[in-house]
Order: sequence, then structure tokens, then C-alpha cells
Amino acid sequence: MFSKINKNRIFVIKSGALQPRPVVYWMSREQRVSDNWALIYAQNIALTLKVPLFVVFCLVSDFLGATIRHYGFILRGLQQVKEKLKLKNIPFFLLNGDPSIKIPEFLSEVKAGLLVTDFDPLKIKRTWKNEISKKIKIPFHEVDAHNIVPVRFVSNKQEYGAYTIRPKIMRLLGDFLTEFPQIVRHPETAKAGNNSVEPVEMISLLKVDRSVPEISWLKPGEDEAQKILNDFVKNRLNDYAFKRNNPVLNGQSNLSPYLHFGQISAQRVGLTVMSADIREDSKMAFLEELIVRKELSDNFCYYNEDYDKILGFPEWARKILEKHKKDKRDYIYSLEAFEYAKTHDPLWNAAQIEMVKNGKMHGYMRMYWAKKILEWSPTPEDAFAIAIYLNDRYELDGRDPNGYTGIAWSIGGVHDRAWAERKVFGKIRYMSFKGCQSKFDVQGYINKMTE
Ligand code: FAD
Ligand code: FO1
Repeated sequence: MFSKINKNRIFVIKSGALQPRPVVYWMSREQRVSDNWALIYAQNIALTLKVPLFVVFCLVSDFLGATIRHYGFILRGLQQVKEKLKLKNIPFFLLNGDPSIKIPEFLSEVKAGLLVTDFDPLKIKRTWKNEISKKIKIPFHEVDAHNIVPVRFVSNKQEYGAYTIRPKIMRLLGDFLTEFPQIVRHPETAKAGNNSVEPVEMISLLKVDRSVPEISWLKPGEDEAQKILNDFVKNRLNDYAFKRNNPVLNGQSNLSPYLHFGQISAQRVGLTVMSADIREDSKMAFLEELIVRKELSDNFCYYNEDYDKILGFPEWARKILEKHKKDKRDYIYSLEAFEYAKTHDPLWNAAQIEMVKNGKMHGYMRMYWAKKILEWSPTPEDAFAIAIYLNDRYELDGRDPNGYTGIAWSIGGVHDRAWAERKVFGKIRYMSFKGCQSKFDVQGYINKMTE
């Protein structure tokens, strides 16, 4: 029964004998029913023990500065999760509050015998899991359902860059990039408690920051994620290698919000892209981002607890930024000036507007955007904090290991090398307005974002 799950995906947070009592899957990062190794694992154990299976999601209304833009996307997606699980005779519960309190309470209520959850390298999740583990008496297992090759297994240390993690991932890819088993209709019916609030009803009830509106050009949920993937593979993946770095063209997949909220599995995306009949260079370029770069970000956040602080930068970068800390800046902007796109640079302003309006800035512009925040902030510490704040507030895919790592790459040289020394940046790679002009239609992008 367990043959299809690679045991290296599983990490025992708290050990103990399995009792014939209900299994609870605390869904957090992987908000989907299909292709979810954590759910597959939880059901496998429940089937073996012949016990009911419950799925719970614990909604935290002040999660790292999230706004209704994010909660709307989550809750609309969870509505579909609930409906899909109902068809499989698996009840779904939406809890609201601190998981370290709500999850143990729920486990007692249903007299659970095992808690399963999904892997996440973020500190807040690790704190919740530690606190829950201390409070409960039943076994607690974690499944890496996000990375194709599990983070703990691919490497036991922080990797220097793509060049060091790539061969490690490639060596193991064949063992992990496999087809998924299906969730079956669960034979044991759970005697569920009061479960009245529907996820979509929570959208109007939640007390959260509503000043950043939901977006409508991307629809939440795993069915929509699959449609976006199919459309991308059919119509745009072939051109990925030469269009993805041009912000005027629609060259990227737009999958990051779905990957971030776990509404699609990277492994499903990888399998689909692998089997697509398209140009080899585009296929390879896409898989490099989806697998190597994305899993490198999880590696960074898992092994470096200072992923959201200057302290997390490599030593050479910290030293050189310190040396140039007092360099005269040509412009200095406040958080407010950045947030309201009031800099002197129409290209930077356009990128900021794209993020605020659409909830997703083009990938190439994200590098330029973060580097200019470094150039125009009083200190690198200010720049790093401003970039994380804005990224997490407005990007639909924010507060993700990819975000912390992308910003640390742009401002702090993480996973990069030293470049020629210059003012403010030291040896951090520089990007300029002129450089952008030589790569794409800068005025076209500005017009598109500001019209
Ligand atoms: P595609 O080009 O279609 O790529 C497919 C997938 O590959 C992405 O969804 C993502 O999962 C992965 N990927 C692509 N580029 C990268 C990368 N550079 N690093 C890691 N994984 C990558 N990504 C986020 O998911 N959330 C963020 O908050 C975020 N913030 C960023 C901030 C900065 C300053 C930088 C430089 C990058 C950031 N990225 C972030 C990484 C990258 O820009 C986005 O993942 C990408 O633009 C998302 O669009 P897409 O899904 O259409 O990408
Ligand atoms: N995870 C949860 O378990 N509960 C939440 O209430 C929650 C809110 C939330 C809001 C915005 C956002 O971007 C992420 C959120 N997440 C939540 C976590 C998310 O699913 C990811 O696991 C992490 O951000 C890391 O990828």
C-alpha cells in the first residue's frame, strides 16, 4: 500500500505507535486534493488502520502581513478542496485561530490517533509544529509534498548556488518525478462535529486587512491551476526560452500563485512539461526554474534561519555592503514613496504599479525592482525590509521561500557571485535602466502598466 510513496518524503516530528483511531491531515502549504503526497500518505495510513480521515485547515488572520487579496484566493480554493473531499467521503474542517491551540483541540475532539502535515521551511510554520508536538501525545508526521526531491533528502546543508544543488537534484529526479496514486473514496465515515462555516462564507467574516483588493484575472483553485498549466504548455511553453525575460510579452506561465498556495503540485507541472512535445531549450529553461531554482529557495530557507535578515547574506556580501553603507545615494525614498510608485524612474514605478494592480510583477522586473530599492534606500537593512514588506503585501505569490530568496539574491548576493565593485552596491550585481532598454521595449512596458 505504501509502495508508491518514497519514504524519504516523510519526517517523523513525533514518534509513537499507530493506534486504530482517526487520522487527521492538517493541510497548510498544499491546498489541493490531487497530487498531494501528504493527503495520499494520510489516507494510506487511515486505510490500513481502517479508520476515518479528517482534513483541517487552520486560518490565521494575521499571517505575515497577508491581506484579503491572499485570504480570498486561499478560501475560494479551499471551497473547492472541501467539495472534492466530500466526493471522497472525507470531511474538511476550517478552523480559525492559532494552530498551536486549535490543532491540539481538534485532535482531542475527534480522538485522533495520528497527525499528518505538509512540509514548509518558513520559521512560523516550524514554530507552530514544535508547539503542537509538545502539546500532543499522538505521533506527528510531516510529508514534503512541495518539492519534487524532498529538501531534507537532497542535501543536509545550505547550498552555495544552483550549480551545487543541480547535480544533487538531477541524480535523484528519476526516483521522485513519478506518477501519483489517486485518492480513493474513503470507506470509513467520520462522525464529524459542527462544521457549518463554508470557506467562501469566511471571506466576508474574516477580520483582515482589506485595503489590498482581490484580483480577478487569475481565478483560484486547483481546476483553474490545471487549466492555466494546460494552456501554457499548449500555447506558450515552446517560446519560453526566448520570451520569459521580456516583460512586454506574455512569456511566463503565471503558475506561481498556484504553486505558492499549493493549488497545483510542482511535480504535476514537471511531469506535464517533461512529456510535452516542444523545443528542448524551452523545456530545459522552464524545468531549471521550476525545479532547480524553486527547490534551491526551499533549501535556503530551511537551512538558513536568517533568510529574511541581512545576517542571512553570505559574508562577502555583508562585508562589502557594510563598506559602502555610507556612500552617497543619488536618490533616497521612504517606504511610502516606493509604495505609491513615486520615484523619479518611470520603469521602476511601472513595475510597482504592475505588482499593486495585478498582484504579480513580471519575473525580470522583480530583479530590477529589488536592486533599485537597494540603490535608493538609506541602508541595505532598510532596503531588504522594504522589499520584503512590499513583496509580501502585494504579490499574490508573496511570503514564499522563492520571495525571500529572490530578494536576498537581488540585494544580498545569495546564490550569486561577486561582480565589479561600485558605489552603494559594492560587489552585488547591478542592473540599470539602460541595460533594460537594450533588452526590451521599456516604453512599451511603462505604457502597458500606466495606461
Ligand atoms: P515562470 O517563469 O513561469 O516559472 C515557473 C515557476 O518556476 C514559478 O512559478 C516558480 O515557482 C519557479 N521560478 C521561476 N523563477 C524562479 C526564481 N527566480 N526563483 C525560484 N523559483 C522560480 N517567486 C515566488 O513564487 N514568490 C515571490 O514572492 C517571489 N518574489 C521574488 C522577488 C524577487 C526580487 C525576485 C528576483 C524573484 C522573486 N520570485 C518570487 C521568483 C520569480 O520571479 C517568480 O517565481 C516568477 O516570476 C513567477 O512567475 P511565473 O510563475 O509566471 O514564472
Ligand atoms: N497557511 C496556513 O496554514 N494558514 C493560513 O491562514 C495561511 C495564510 C496565508 C496567507 C497568505 C499567504 O501567502 C500564505 C498563507 N499561508 C497560510 C501559508 C502558505 O500556505 C504557505 O505555506 C507559506 O506562505 C510558505 O509557502
